[in-house]
Amino acid sequence: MIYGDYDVDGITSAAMLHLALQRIGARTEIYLPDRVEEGYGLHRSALKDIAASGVSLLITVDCGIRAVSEVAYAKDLGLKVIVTDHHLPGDRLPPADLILNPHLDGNPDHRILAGVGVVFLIVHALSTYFPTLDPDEYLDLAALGTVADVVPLKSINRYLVRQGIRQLRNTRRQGLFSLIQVAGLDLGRISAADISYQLAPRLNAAGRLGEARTALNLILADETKESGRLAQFLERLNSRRKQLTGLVVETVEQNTGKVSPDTPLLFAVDPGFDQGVIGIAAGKLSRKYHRPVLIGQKLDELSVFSCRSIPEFNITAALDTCQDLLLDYGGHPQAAGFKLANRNLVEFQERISAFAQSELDGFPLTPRLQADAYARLETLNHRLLDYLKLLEPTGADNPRPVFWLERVRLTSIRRVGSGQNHLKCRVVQGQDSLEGIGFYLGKEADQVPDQVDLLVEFGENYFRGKAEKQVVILAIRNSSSA
Ligand SMILES: [Mn+2]
Repeated sequence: MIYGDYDVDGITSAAMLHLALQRIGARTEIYLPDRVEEGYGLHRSALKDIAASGVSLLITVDCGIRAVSEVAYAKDLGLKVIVTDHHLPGDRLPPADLILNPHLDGNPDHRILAGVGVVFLIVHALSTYFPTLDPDEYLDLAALGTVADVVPLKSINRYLVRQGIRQLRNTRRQGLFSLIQVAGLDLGRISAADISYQLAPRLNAAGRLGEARTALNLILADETKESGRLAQFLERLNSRRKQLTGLVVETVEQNTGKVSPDTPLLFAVDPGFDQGVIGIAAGKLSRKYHRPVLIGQKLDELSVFSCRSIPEFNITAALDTCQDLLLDYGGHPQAAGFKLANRNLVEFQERISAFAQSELDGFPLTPRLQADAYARLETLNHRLLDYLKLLEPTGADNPRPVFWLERVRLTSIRRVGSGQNHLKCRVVQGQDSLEGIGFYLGKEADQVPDQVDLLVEFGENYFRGKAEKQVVILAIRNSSSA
């Protein structure tokens, strides 16, 4: 039994190990915990069912390194246990028969691996004993899980993603082919950004809405009709996920009114908020308003929260100061989750807000973007494009370069996209001009000053098979205000 997780890393890890072990003649099954019913990691009731079904060996992927008592329980049930994980071990290790975790041993460069990267190295090692096993066949899954888990795209991860994307562009996995088609992406040009913004959200939508198995089945599907059906179903789940996220974001914005500079922390809790999406909503609001955001779903007795923060504010340290009120909490400086009895909601909000007020005193709570280089429009040419391609795959820890354009004019300004959310225009400087698109900048279309400074990314847009140079506008400001 392969025990995975409901996110893309956990799902691709499980799929990869399952396919590789089957290739060498093992009989395997996959267990994915339910996000809402069970939550992340190993659970006793699941382990009990697994043992009762006659399984002899349990292999965890993307989880288990901190499940000390659960692994002990699995051992008591008579299971052999192999823990494979990329998460940081705690003070005590689980009493497994074998543990494979890059934090414990081996090459320190491997500590940045995602769960699926750890599985890839295991498959790679197995292939030396089983020549029918070709690890390269699984690179596409490694790329998906690695990008989706937002681990640094450096050293070994850069290799896995670069090679994996090449593999994905020629995928022979029917399910991934259908997913890419339904998402309207160009298979031959899939990029790491497409994984982050298009494929991973769709696969993750399944787990968020209690259907993680659908994403797994899609990856494993080898029949056209079935994979088409699953891809369509996933598309609907993703629309639902977007709708639920939008609802949370709008409600929070309405309730907090216009977010004023002296509200250092956004806090909202509601029975109507869906646990599966409160984390994404908190992330969106935190980026938009540049402040810590805590959003919760209120259940009968308790509320379940997800929070996202900014570099200036360690949210887990903030939760430490309210430890006496929390039932369960954990996370990183920038993202955390916790549970709290409803009778303590008011006191908690007062205390954490007061803490944020004093900690963030003096910090400007406005979103900031940083340019990597100053550029003139004429230098954004094909030669530069070729250099930029060498930096791919870009993403976590290897972001796309941001260019600062000074004193340009925007012409042919119009709003495009569903809901007229985006801004399309021509960017003009002297004799030179380029197409420009500003995602979610539609609202600025009516009030663009004559001369503006822009922060942009530079790339190509493919439309009906033709490539055109374009800048993606990240921010606009009046040149005279600079
Ligand atoms: Mn992971």
